[in-house]
Amino acid sequence: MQWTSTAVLVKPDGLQRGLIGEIISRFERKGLKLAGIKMLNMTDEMLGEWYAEHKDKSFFDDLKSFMGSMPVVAMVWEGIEAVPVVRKLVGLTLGREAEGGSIRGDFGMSQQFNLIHASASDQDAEREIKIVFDTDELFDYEHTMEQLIYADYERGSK
Ligand code: 3AN
Repeated sequence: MQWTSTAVLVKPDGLQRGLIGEIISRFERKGLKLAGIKMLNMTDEMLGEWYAEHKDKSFFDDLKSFMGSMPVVAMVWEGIEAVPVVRKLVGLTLGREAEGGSIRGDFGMSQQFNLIHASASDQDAEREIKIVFDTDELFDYEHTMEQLIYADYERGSK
């Protein structure tokens, strides 16, 4: 059981669909801890780095121009095994196949317009957080609900 951080982006379609509050609320209610949040326009350079694994894919240029076309809302969420927990709440890439109850399953139909990005691994999370956040934009504070969200033996791993 490891305490980890994960990066989330509400994409331009999530912003236009008015889902920012809904998405934040789902992570809050789950018991995750918000460590950072900001709205920004991602530059082509940032997006090239962010989506480096897709650079040879046919949709790479479309994806970058879509993601750069409007502001996104970036967040860092923390918790025990936060990366897989958030991926599960987000759901499968293709909205039409994503499980009901997940964000994409409840709100999306598309593959490209899938509302939200969430880090796929701890390594990706570390890299992605650095692309968007400066260290002074990330906050370490006492999350008083933690004693109710995790048992002592689980929090011991923090
Ligand atoms: P996920 O966001 O679930 O980790 P990835 O890493 O496979 O999915 O894809 C990154 C992003 O690229 C997706 N969120 C989606 O917006 C876009 N994407 C993936 N596959 C396609 C595709 N075939 N056509 C257009 N866009 C795609």
